[in-house]
Amino acid sequence: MLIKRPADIRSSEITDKKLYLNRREFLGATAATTAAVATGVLGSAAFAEAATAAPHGRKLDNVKKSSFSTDEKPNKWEEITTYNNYYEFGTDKDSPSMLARNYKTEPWTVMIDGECNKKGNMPLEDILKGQALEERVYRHRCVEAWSMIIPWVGFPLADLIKKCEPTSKAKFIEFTTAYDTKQMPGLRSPVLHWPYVEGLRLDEAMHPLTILAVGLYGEVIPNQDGAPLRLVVPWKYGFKHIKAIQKIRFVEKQPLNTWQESASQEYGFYSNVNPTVDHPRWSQATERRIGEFLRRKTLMFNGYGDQVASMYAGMDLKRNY
Ligand SMILES: Nc1nc2c(c(=O)[nH]1)N[C@H]1C(S)=C(S)[C@@H](COP(=O)(O)O)O[C@H]1N2
Ligand SMILES: [Mo]
Repeated sequence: MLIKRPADIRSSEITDKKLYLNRREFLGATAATTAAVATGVLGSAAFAEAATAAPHGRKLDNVKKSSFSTDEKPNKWEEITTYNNYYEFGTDKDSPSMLARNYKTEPWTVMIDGECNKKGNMPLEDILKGQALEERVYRHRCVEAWSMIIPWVGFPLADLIKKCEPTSKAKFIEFTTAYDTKQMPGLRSPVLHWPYVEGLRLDEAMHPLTILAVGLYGEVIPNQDGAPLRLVVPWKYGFKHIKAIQKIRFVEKQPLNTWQESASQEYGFYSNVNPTVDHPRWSQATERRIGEFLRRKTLMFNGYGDQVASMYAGMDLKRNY
């Protein structure tokens, strides 16, 4: 069976249009537009409900502001929680807002495995115990050439890595999303090989800009954005930002990430934001900031070049896309 990958559809014109409407129009228009774009296995669920912003969650305490934040204006809560990519909950931008609503993420444990001394199940409470949380307002650039500014709350991935005590053989880190066929209706679609896997080189993972997010706008992170634990690597395309992380493995060899496995000529391992290296089917030179009409120029390394470019010195970034 040949299924059109959502990447082929890119940002659906119909879905995008909703973001230009004001909220009241948006809510009124949703039923009709959802019906118009609802397709495939998730169609019936999408018909039954309408996209609405995530309910507000518990406030996170003692969140410090970070000097790594951009001073650009963050996107609205409504935008960040209704315009999502999370194929475990459907491939339309608004499906995760509808289909992830009741996803249960408590209790949560992360399985630590591979080249490290502290293997085993780590409950999320233990990971967060005594862990300082920061607000990081980051640029987010999806490979589909849209972008947002997102005020994450999280902590450096490096903090967790140190607790795991990686061995000298650990050169890469591999992340795996939960595979929960009862709760994730999107897994019924063969659109990707499940479970979703991503990876980083260990120096990228240890970089101070790389965080695990547990919050958004000072509150517990909504399900559609990757609750309860989600990777944020702001100089890389959005698909590296794996959601609902349930397994972390330290490995010697470069992991095969899901999107590379699905179309290696289009999606690489590095996936650094790079306006000079186009996707085979579209330009990466510009982007549309969600909520804006005019396109913006895309910045090298998504604007984080001063901090990260040295990690790729001497590498051919056209080959290592
Ligand atoms: N498990 C999982 N993680 C995922 C995805 C996904 O489909 N499944 N989509 C990725 C893509 S393509 C993007 S752009 C970001 C979107 O994050 P957001 O919805 O919070 O903006 O999540 C990434 N993480
Ligand atoms: Mo993306």
